Amino acid sequence: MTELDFENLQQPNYDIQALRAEFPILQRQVHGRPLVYLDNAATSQKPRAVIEVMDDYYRHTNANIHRGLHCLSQEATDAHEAARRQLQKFINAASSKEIVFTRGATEAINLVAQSWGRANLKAGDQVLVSMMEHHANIVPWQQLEEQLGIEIKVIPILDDGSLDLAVYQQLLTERVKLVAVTQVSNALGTVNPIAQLAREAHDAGALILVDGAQAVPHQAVDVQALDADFYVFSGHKMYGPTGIGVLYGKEQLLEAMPPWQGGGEMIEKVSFEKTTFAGLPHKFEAGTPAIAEAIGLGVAADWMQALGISHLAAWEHSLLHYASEQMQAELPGLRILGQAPGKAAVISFVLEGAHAQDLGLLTDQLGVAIRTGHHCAMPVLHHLGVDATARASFAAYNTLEEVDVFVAALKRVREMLL
Ligand code: C6P
Repeated sequence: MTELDFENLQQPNYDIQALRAEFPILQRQVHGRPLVYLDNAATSQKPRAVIEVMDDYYRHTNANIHRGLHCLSQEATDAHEAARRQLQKFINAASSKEIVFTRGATEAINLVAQSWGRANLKAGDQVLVSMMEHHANIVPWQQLEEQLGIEIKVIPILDDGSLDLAVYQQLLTERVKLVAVTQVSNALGTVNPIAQLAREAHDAGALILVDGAQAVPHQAVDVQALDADFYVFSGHKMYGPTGIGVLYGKEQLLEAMPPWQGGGEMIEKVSFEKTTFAGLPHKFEAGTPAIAEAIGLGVAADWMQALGISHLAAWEHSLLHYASEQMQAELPGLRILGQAPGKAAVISFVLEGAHAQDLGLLTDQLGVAIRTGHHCAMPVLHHLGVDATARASFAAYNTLEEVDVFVAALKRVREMLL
């Protein structure tokens, strides 16, 4: 992923104070203290470049797209389609036709389930998901289980939170038509070997859908190198706006799939006798899309690439190592869930005798934002014997000093609770 030495990096390869200054929200206080924002896996904060391009769009360009001949509509259409090309470049898709804008990862998976799934799956076919999936990559397949009588099979995990690859290979029988796996687990931080999973799925005659929601914020993704058939992600976890995300699909697969939602924008011609559909990717984008959000996401993608995604990733790994070490040294009774080698910058943990919710509420009083709960990944938490964890997740703008504040806050809260 990068040639940088994660373990020994004491400072990022960029000017972190200058980078922080690009995020207006980082200047604010919470409960009278400087905000320490460590809930980046839920949503990251937005740089000025993203905020300003969206503001500018509404001030100067706003119009509906693909419909008007007037100047504003043309400009808005051009900006929206330019964003599609930025996202194409971001994940190295072969064509901008393969970039379908959705509301986010969740909607993209539902689109594949309802369009590709209903057209290609029948009773008795199997979809493989992993134990560590987010509910967004479980429930749409369960709905197909109800609707079509397909079967869901679960790839188990090992004690450190990595995928059990031996069992994966055994599960890959001819009944499996789709493997639906996350690239990075939001609850454990595990990074799955997608290229290998894809190769093995393809050898077994199955397709692979990759949930990249927690991957794209932290590593460069090349969908062609991974050989993913479908790849989904959300904008808001990668410094972009909410309400926008991407479904990537190989062109010939998308071409063969029926539209999911019907309405304006996705048609070629409508009559009461017969309706024909627009070409890719518009066939899958019914109704007026989130135009400013797409433009904002394009800028976020460019912003990350300009900084160098490997530099951002290297710094986040340094924060992860430093925070893990500090927590282990300072917090007796700590259990970190997910210790897979090369894990992403997410620390999901429980503290003996302290409920996760109390940890979240009390650290918030000290200005530190972390997430607590089941992280929409109930099956894996249940498997590991807990109902809830506290989770700190890092982004490119976090600092070692913030880690110190976080660990000191946990120490204080622990003393209060025990
Ligand atoms: N995880 C978290 O705090 P949406 O809501 O569509 O933008 O993303 C859904 C989603 C899908 N897959 C993974 C791996 C995810 O982590 C998420 C969102 C957030 O961990 C909110 S539960």
